[in-house]
Amino acid sequence: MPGLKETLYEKIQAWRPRVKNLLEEHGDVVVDTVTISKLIGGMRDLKCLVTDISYLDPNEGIRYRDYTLPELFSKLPRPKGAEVPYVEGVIYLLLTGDLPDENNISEVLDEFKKRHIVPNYVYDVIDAFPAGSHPMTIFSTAILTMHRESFFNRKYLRGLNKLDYWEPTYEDAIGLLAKLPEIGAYIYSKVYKGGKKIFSDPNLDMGANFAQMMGIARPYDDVSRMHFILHSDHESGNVSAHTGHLVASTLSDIYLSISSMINGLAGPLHGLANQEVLRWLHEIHEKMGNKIPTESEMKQFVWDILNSGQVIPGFGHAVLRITDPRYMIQREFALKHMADDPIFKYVDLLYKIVPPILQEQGRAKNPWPNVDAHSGAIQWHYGVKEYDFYTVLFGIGRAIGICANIIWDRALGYPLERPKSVTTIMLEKIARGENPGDE
Ligand code: NMX
Ligand code: MLT
Repeated sequence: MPGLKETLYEKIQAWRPRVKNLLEEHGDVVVDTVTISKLIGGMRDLKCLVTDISYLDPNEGIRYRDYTLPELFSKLPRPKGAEVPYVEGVIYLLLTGDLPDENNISEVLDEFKKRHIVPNYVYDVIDAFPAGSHPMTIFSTAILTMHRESFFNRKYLRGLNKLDYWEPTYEDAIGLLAKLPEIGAYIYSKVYKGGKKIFSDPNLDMGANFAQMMGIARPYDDVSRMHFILHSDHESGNVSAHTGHLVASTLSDIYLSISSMINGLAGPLHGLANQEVLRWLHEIHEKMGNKIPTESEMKQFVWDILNSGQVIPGFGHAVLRITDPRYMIQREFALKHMADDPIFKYVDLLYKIVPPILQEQGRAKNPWPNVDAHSGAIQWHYGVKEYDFYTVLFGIGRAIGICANIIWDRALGYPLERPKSVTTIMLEKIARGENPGDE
């Protein structure tokens, strides 16, 4: 049976002629048009990136390699006794496009087992951070520090054929993904628990091993699997994926690229919204003297936020026009395992009252909750109450999809990304039908 890397190479060889044909035979076919509102409006909806790893349909949600999340949760193999599939299965799927069987999963598990040991200097760097540093800053730096390990860089310096770029990138990517849960768990321990190192058990799958390193009993293994799977990819235009792709397009290695994407994820309009949801809920909790607000009190809190010109964290989306399926999967888990949790009761209340308020306000194009409206409440329930850590968990998951994208970008020879900018004066001329004078 061919291994993961061999299977990946077969897929790459089969895919290359398709991209070559598109470029050579159909390179001038128009896909989308660039309007002034797209240029000024953050390129919303502009079709200008390519990825086969996942696709986001506004009215359906994300598909990983053409499978919806509910399909994957039912089809992917799961560890004995677990409710949620192996994260390793999603890694195999995103890389190869094939649903894995138990043998394929074992192979990914073995690959990770060989590569999970984090160099000692990474722990030293984490230890050296000043108190009060945000866990995302520490996470990004810890990843960046490992730049010196890159196979890609070593091979590139020796002279590497373009067609082979993907291979050392694959080695770097698998090595990094195997280490991220260990790095994340140590950052948690260092920042909040006095820095005691909890040893990993490389015989466990990613979710169970992470739960073990966090020192949290079942079903936190399933919570971790669910969290990493749900966050692993969201097509290419979101800020973290786009940043990873952009930086990697310069042939920066995986460590430089993933560290950069983590910095994009750390903004409150992107991944950090998950911590913002919990921060906001706790503010309300304190204001209410620890009592769950009534529906009308909660409505007032929501209106107060909107009227003060702030956004409601965890609601809205740049692409989705429905409740995020990633939210629904977490909601179903919460209804089953923690329906009486007080924080879940807040989340549940917001689920009911925020969308009609956003609709009434009439600004947000999508009034429905996204993935970040729910994830923090589940972490809180299982004892991870330090909410500024939550985006690190998002980052561990997201690295999976971005690594798969970068490997494929290199395999298919996608070039340096370098769009062209114009000036406001040029846009004004274009608006008047005049020649902008840039050609
Ligand atoms: N609360 C209040 N106002 C909102 C919200 C919200 N949750 N969502 C959108 N709006 C506003 C938005 O600020 C904009 O206002 P203005 O006209 O004054 O500029 C207007 O509605 C139109 O924005 P949209 O076109 O609907 O959204 P856009 O594509 O620009 O932004 C988000 C998408 C996700 C940045 C936005 O919905 C938001 O800020 N949500 C809250 C933060 C959040 O949950 N982010 C996490 C997204 C998921 N993730 O993991 O990254
Ligand atoms: C994501 O998971 O990256 C977010 O939902 C943001 C996005 O897709 O724009």
